[in-house]
Amino acid sequence: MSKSSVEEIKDQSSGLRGRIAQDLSNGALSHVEDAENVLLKFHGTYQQDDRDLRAQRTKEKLDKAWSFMVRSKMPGGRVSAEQWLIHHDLCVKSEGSIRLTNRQGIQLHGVLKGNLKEVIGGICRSGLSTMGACGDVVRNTMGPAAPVKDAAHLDAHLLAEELSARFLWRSQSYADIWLDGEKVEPDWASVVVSPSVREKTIAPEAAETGEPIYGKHYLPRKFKIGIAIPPCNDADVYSQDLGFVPHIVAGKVEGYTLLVGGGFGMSHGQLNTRPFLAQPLFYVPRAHAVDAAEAVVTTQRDHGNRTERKNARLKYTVQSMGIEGFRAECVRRLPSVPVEAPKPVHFATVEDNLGWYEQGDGKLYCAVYVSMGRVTDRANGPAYLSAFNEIARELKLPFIVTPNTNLIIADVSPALRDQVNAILARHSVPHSDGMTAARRVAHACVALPTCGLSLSESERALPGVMDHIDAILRELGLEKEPILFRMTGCPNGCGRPYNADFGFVGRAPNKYAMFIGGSIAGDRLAGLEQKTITGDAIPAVVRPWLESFAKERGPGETFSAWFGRTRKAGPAPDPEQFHIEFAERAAKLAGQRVEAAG
Ligand code: SRM
Ligand code: SF4
Repeated sequence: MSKSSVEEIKDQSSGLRGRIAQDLSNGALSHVEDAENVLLKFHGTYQQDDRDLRAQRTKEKLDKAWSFMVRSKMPGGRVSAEQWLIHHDLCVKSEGSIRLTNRQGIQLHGVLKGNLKEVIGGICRSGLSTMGACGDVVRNTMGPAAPVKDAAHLDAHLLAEELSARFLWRSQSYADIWLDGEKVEPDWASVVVSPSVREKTIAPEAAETGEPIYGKHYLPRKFKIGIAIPPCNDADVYSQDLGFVPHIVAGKVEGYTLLVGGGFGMSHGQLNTRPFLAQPLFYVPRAHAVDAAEAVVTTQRDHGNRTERKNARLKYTVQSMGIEGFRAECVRRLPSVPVEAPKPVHFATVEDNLGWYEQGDGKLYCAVYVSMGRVTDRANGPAYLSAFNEIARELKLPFIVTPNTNLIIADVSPALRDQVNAILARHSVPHSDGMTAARRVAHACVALPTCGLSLSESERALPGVMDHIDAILRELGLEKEPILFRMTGCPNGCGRPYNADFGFVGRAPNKYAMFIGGSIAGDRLAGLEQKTITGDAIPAVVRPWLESFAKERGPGETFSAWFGRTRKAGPAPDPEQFHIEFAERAAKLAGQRVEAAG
């Protein structure tokens, strides 16, 4: 079978360079060519058009309203006050909002082609980067959001930084295109690879390309890494290509258990695609954690599917090699690493602790609820954008983006607590105490109007749906129950719906498939319960489930535990019918996009 067209584009790209620079300087074009669109993803930006305007513009025979989404990446979601202010200024010049992502990144939408260089250059000069925020490489590394100063949290953050640095791509094209050649070097000191490992993992074309891990063709597909510290699975490690869970003895991290092969994307009408939870691989002492990740990543580089992108994620490589075969290959690449059987892993929740907490170093942090991660100033609502801008500008406090798309204000000295509260109150940023526990943890992906793949509303729909569900929860006395509701605008699974208690997956305007039976700990896949419900019908369909839970639950039992004890989840989310129903819509989208590079 021949390689996919994206493989060809990478092959011919001269280190992801292509004709990006020429396309950017062509003032006559408001968008870029297909091949450059694929390459731009590696540089952290996606070409999009305003879907709200598409039909009208087509009718008027106008070109699409093109713009770009720019994604910044920062391991574990850490952003300094200065970096936040730079994003604030850049967002004001584009679409006017900052979207916190559920991989702890930041997205700016509506950036015009002519402003891309200023935006990406500005982000880089702030010390963050867009390099590898998208594309067939290791993406933003997720880590525990809470800035708690115990050994486990400090080490998880260090590991996130180390992994991030190890897996940056190295081609000079990024610096040449965005920074006029001025290279921004990561700190390599902490990421030295042991020679015995490098001998087994080095890419075939390393010398030719200067890319020791990725070689000329990079990875077959996107690759995601996350670290979570039990009992909090905020980084949702079972949904990651590669998850890390620390083994803590007497307050010290001795090593990590690795989980591999998670991933949620399904493709319309493709029966051989489906979500998977990650499974345990092995345990390695801390000193070898990053080398072990390199063994996993390079095994995927060499064994992943490069002909069919729909089956190119690590989850399919693990399935085709079998977990034993995959493990054996990783171990072969780690000749001097003492690998052991995985340690037991137990999580209780994916939730953020919202509100004020002590960090353990005399300072405090405040985790602020941000509805759907959209930082904007709403008319007659919270002015998140102004509030966070003022906190960064006046108090110079750093932020942390959480995997639930909330924002933590970190390193607050007790003397500043009242000032932070006053700024939040002045800008009507809601106090999360009065919210239902379900609202605090609900999330929807971006979808319309920017996402080119969405089939239905998601970010703009879920808050309204949750208003009705909140009312039912209060009526049944369930307002303190952490029941996980997640929504997406298509089956790609960005909002991680397939391991939620309730997942709503868009299939057409105002139509969703409903999944039930995941878990608040993120460790169980939901099953397809109903192929189609309309958005307006969601509260009525959910009600009987909540009523049964309220009636049948044991003392202190969560919805997830009750479901596991009393119900059997419907079929795993890959039944033939489900896919066939999606195919019709997918056919309409066909031809509008070059093969996705993700
Ligand atoms: Fe995603 C593609 C948004 C997390 C699975 N995702 C997209 C694109 C870029 C659409 C596109 O390709 O044109 C979306 C841009 C929308 C927009 O207008 O902003 C998009 N994904 C998002 C974000 C912003 C959703 C959010 O609510 O925060 C998240 C950005 C994270 C980041 O900072 O990097 C985001 N995407 C996820 C997750 C969850 C996660 O990573 O923890 C998943 C499921 C896990 C997984 O990867 O399996 C996810 N996104 C996908 C897929 C399906 C991948 C697959 O294996 O099939 C696509 C489509 C693709 O890659 O072809 C996709
Ligand atoms: Fe877009 Fe689908 Fe991802 Fe939602 S799940 S952001 S609709 S690709």
